Amino acid sequence: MPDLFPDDRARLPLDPGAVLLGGFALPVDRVLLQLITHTAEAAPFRHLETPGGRRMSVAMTNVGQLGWVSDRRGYRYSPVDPLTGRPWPAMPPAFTTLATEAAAAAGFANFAPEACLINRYASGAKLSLHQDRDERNLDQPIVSVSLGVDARFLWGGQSRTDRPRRIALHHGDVVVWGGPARLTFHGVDTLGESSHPLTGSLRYNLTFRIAT
Ligand SMILES: O=C(O)CCC(=O)C(=O)O
Ligand SMILES: [Mn+2]
Repeated sequence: MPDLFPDDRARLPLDPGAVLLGGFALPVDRVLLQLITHTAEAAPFRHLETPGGRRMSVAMTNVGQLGWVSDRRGYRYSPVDPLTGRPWPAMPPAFTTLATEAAAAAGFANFAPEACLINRYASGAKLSLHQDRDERNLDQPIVSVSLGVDARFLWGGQSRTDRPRRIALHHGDVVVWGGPARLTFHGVDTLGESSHPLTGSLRYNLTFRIAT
């Protein structure tokens, strides 16, 4: 989708504590995608069940000491992949480096993520408006990397009923939110039918967190 002022996307403040770093991950895009493919061989993408019993349209897997999971019992972080019974694959150093550098560029020094949720969106998948609040330490930011097909990020407010802004997320974009923006409601609009040279019809998102 076209941007009105493409030059402003290199650093687009969304709110105090939240910034979009346009194209920040582009230099390592192929490396990231290879590592995602590699991860999925050990910890396959799967559609988790919500506590309410619905199948999530986004497929997920994790790397790191902890992985985000959802089932009838609720949302939580688990050191073990419930699908395989094994620990999640280790966080690749290239992931950690990118997350730490993006956080620093957004003003959050020394971010050392423990968990990386990998989301895979096919056409029609979406992520409803939510807060990332399963982490114990809310002083630490969230770092979110977009790869592949363009999406529309829903960026809301501190209350679920605040009307969200729609912000274009392109391949290589990174969004960081912390401090006063840490609990901002956000989501991803239904992915359209589109194609990207590196991912085909898919969009991937890496979400780095400190969970403990
Ligand atoms: O896919 C995205 O851009 C956002 C993902 C997200 O909010 C999450 O995984 O909690
Ligand atoms: Mn989220």
